[in-house]
Amino acid sequence: MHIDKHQIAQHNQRLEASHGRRFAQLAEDLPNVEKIVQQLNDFQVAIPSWALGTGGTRFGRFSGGGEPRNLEEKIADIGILHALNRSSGSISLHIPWDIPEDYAAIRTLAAHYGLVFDAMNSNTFQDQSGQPLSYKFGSMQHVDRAVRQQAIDHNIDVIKQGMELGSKSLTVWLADGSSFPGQLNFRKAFQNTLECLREVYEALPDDWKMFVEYKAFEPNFYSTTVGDWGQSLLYASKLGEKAYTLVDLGHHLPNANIEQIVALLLMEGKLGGFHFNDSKYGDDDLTTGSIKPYQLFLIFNELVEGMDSRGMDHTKDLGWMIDASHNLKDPLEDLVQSVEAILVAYAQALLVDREALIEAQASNDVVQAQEVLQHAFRTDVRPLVAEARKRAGAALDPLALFRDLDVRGKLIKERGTKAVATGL
Ligand code: RM4
Ligand code: MN
Ligand code: MN
Repeated sequence: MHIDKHQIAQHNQRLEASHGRRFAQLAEDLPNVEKIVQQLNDFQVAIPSWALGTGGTRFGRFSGGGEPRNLEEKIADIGILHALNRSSGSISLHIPWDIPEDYAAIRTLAAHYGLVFDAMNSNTFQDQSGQPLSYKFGSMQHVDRAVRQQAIDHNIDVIKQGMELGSKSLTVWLADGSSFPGQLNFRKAFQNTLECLREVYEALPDDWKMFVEYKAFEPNFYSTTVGDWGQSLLYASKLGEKAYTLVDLGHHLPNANIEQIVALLLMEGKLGGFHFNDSKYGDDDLTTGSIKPYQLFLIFNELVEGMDSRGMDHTKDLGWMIDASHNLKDPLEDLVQSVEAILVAYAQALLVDREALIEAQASNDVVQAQEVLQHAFRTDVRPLVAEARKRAGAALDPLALFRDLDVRGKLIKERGTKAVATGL
């Protein structure tokens, strides 16, 4: 299955008149419209290799068919997505779910679709067949040095694989923690973990970053050894300048003020990357922006403000990735929606009248501060995002084109109804 330029051009032609009208109307009120469209055009979100299959819960998994059966097919799927939106130009691999057999061939294949390799992800939260020691009671926190060494070796191996692919970062997410009081000595668990992370950090090439991802709970339910942004920041600060905190939107306790977390991490120069998704309870794997689009906007508002205040490049200085794999939607449609929601929130954040907001804050004008933010949030910026896509050679309405071309039907024909992707 391949989407060619001709199909995109035909689709865009059909929608051009109505799009042109809506874009022109919006552009009239925006003096910096060209800059915003360019910023949207430049923004790329990485796609995780585990999001191309239908996710499951511990109660079951309902595959929709036509799922990618190997890494090559996962890359092809992201190629489809990128052809539709030109905003999904990189892939993030989880090892050992997706170990390339031939690095050069995989690199060439990715390049064929205009894709590069984003952060590498290690996995010490599952036991693999043939693995000598078990992670049942943790990996880097483990009481047994041999288990810890196995986790270190795995992470170093993942770095080496990433170097073959041109990746520049390692994301470490640990499931380590405890489910019962008394099970762990918290201080020893922290120190063991830090010691292991240090050894992995030592193996990091100079131009790489290490992202320490935190998560409040699951699979452990009493304590998590990297449980919140404070703990992650502690590890990252002790490790050194190549180590950063990674924020996954689904990894907080309900009502956490994620935008404030983001602002402070940015202030400290320690925000490294982002995993987008949405949730009601926790790590729910829901489509980004499906439940709390206002929160997503508020987060982007802090991201833009914080990055600008440090002179950071929005596209390159933070790692942007989607991390969700739900069990109901077509995974590609889900990703189209997620990327769109991210770009919409980013565009809205770019629209915020910074001067007016600063003025409102300085005079304690709480009402006006809300007005400024909500004016941007309530602006329908979809024509800006669509215009950016059009200029990049992508589809004005990626979801409509995906359906019109019956992409999933064709993938099912190619791969069968029983094809199931590796991953969660
Ligand atoms: C975790 C975490 C990690 C991801 C795994 C699959 O909850 O979000 O980033 O690699 O799930
Ligand atoms: Mn994550
Ligand atoms: Mn997660």
